[in-house]
Amino acid sequence: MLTRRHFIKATAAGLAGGACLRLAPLQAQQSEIHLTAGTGLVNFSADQKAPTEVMHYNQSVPGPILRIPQGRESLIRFENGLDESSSVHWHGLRIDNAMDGVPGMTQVPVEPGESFEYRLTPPDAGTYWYHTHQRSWAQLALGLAGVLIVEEKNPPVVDQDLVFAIDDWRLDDDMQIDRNSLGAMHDWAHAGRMGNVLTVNGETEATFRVARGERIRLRLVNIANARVMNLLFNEPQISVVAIDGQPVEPFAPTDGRVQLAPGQRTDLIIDMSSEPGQRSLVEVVIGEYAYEVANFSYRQEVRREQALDGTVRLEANPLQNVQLPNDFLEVPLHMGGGAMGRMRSATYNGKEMDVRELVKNRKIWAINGIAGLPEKPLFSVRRGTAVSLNVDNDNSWPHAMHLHGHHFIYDKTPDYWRDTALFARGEQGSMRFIADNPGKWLVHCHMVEHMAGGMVTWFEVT
Ligand SMILES: [Cu+2]
Repeated sequence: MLTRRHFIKATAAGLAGGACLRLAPLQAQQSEIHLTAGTGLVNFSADQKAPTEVMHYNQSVPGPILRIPQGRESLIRFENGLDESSSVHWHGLRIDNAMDGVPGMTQVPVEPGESFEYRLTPPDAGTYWYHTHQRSWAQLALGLAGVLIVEEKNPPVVDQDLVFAIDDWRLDDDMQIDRNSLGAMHDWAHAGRMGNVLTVNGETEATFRVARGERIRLRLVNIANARVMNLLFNEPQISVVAIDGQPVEPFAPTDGRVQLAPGQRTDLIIDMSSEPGQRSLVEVVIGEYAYEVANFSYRQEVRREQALDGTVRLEANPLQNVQLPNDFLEVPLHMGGGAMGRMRSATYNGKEMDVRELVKNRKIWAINGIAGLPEKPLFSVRRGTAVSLNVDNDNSWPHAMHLHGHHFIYDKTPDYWRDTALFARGEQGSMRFIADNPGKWLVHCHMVEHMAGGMVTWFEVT
């Protein structure tokens, strides 16, 4: 039997209903933003008995919604109030390599008490997010993520522009993050760290107040460590207008279902069509069950008797003008390892190791036989080269492959650009793009335990 409060039986028992946390207020477009990482306490619901200790940005979990303009520079001053080093990665933004936020590759780690100025001039508008890229298997699980919106110059006309950041927490009976299992190799070798409590915008039962006839934009972002979210909407008039920040030709999701792998985003336009006073649920489907994670609560007042006419189309980004050629530099990308896999050995730190020795070094995944960041890049090309990463997901698990600094065409969905693609177990497919952003860029699985366990490499554009 499904109840809203039962997610995974053992530990959801401590959860009670009623939402209290409010989204951090939308930050108006501003040219200088302060973002401070720290530790503190939050409640995921109004009647939570004891607050949960988290890592946060600006006292908020998720962090504040940052809104920055398209094509103009924004300065974001990051201050590290943690007692460990950190950094901020701007997921999906095609920005200067020095601002990409990867410690050891694009910058030195930001040490406790220190700060770093990120200067972002995003060419593309849309829905993005930011998160730690230092020990992210721990810092992301503890809360260091937030939504980043690059404002369109001509946004579509909607009644509400809503954000829906979905996260997955592993909490104990006292509603504290289960820290003993952070870094557990069992998770790293399997599907990654799965939680037992889902939140939307930091609430276990997020409520969005709407009115019949309203047209809303809903920006979905999966900020979980590893869980693929299969969302089920019970609204009939939905259209997908952007994926991973990039506008798409609008289409209706099949049966109201939208899948988001970790790191992925989808923008929806919904014409609210239920009756006044009704609650329309948003659920996450896991196996045979659906779990309520949010709801649209209809006011008594009706906004419009008839839904607005016309399909909403977002203005094209500069990326949409890019044409892929017919010829590519073909780069094989073999993904091996994990539990129930066939990997027997891999190279780590330049040394061939069997799986037992790899596990001692906390490595269990490999790309092209190399576990963890190799000294030499996967490939090095001149700016403007067309590249086809030919992925062979040769193991027993799905993986959400993410490219830094570039969007690509994933061969299963050739009609739109993405920055993160979910490869099913055993799947073979390609990620094609123009390597047009100079610098050193990561390619990795966004199930962050897989990245930490070795599923990460890099390429260079000169
Ligand atoms: Cu993975």
